[in-house]
Amino acid sequence: MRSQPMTKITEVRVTPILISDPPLLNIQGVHQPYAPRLIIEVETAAGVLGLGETYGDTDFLNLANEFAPRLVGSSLSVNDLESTVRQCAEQIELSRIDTGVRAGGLRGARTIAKTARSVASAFEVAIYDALGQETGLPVHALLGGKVRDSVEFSAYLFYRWAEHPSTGSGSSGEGGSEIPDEGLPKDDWGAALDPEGVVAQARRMVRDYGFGSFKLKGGVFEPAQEVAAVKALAEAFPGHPVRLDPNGAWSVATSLRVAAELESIAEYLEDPTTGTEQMAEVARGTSLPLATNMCVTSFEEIPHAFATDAVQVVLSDHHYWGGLRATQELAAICRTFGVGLSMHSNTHLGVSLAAMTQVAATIPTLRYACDTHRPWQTEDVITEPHTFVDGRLPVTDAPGLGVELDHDQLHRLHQRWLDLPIRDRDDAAAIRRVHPNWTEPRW
Ligand code: GKR
Ligand code: MG
Repeated sequence: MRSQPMTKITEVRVTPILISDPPLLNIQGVHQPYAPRLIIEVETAAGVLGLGETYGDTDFLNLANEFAPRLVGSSLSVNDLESTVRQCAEQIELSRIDTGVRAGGLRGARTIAKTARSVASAFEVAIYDALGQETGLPVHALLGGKVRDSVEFSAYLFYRWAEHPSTGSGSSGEGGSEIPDEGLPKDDWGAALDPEGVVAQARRMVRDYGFGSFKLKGGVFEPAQEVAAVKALAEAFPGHPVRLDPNGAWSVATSLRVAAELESIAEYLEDPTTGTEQMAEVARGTSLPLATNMCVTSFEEIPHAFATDAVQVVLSDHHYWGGLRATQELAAICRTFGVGLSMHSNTHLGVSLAAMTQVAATIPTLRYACDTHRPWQTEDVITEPHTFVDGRLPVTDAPGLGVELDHDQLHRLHQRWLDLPIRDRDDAAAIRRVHPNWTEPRW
């Protein structure tokens, strides 16, 4: 038997950055002007640099800093990559006293285990990137090979404000400290606060990126208004799939009312309600498929959700599920049970997008366009940010992820992290600067 190519890790760097983000609205409030993200660099004895990216909030940063030194000095092949990364994640997770579950959140119940997996995923991706560069193979080849040459993405539409609010003295970061108003990121998308605004945003997404399907982030306005926006999209773009994702904002009764209105219009409803039991109840009362990135976010949550037929599409996030191999495992389980698979996203840059594209290329049953926040980000840490053509990204055959680090940009965005007080995503705090009595809506 031929031995697998090995790589020896000589150095690992974890760099927290802040990336500018528009004022996008969702059930938890509004995006802050800057979103934390982590960039992982893995250097090998052969002199290559592998890249990974993941969530950058404090919990993730702390675990990543713990994780990084454990990998230095390891010699790895593709075969032992997953177990090494998994072991590190488990060791870190077990060493934590806080194993409690924090309920809610846009990505379902949060546990240390899930956070550790999200961190491990960035190291896994970085090592795949390095191994690919050393062997001259693209990551998709290391994962077993691509089954498509391009991956389709959908336009991710948001209700949004035109600008981040100014208080005269600046926007708040953590602990009430200020971000100077002149430092707030701006763009020219304008506000989108009604069906017309949503359709205008969609038109620009189609013009600039060629997207052929739409996802509207809901949970912001009365369901009737969000239903009207979906209907307006369907009318403006006949034949183009549309989905609505209120992040669990609705009761079972409301979900069923919305489902009845959108049954012949929407492609699917994403997390209309919260929790597997309630999703199952909704699923029993509609023919519209239900998708989730909230009630099935780990392998442990699969058996109950599938047994109760609570979801018809699982939206993976390779970070949250623990990496690229884990995403393939998830895909195999979904295929076995006849459940669809696609991907959702959070605020991210090109390293994550490259990883999403590489793994998506290997999944035979990926039949729904993945969503991406990328059009909302005006900066990147790679030298050649991705270009969508007809809403798709080509699957590169270049070695590794096929992206190169822009060291100056990484330095600049890290300097911003050092300079500004934002350390965690806190959409509620951001919206309360404008609406001090705001509470998370439920319908
Ligand atoms: O960026 O506001 C947002 C999204 O709501 C995001 O955080 C969600 O995790 O896109 C995600 C989703 O599909 O629920
Ligand atoms: Mg979602």
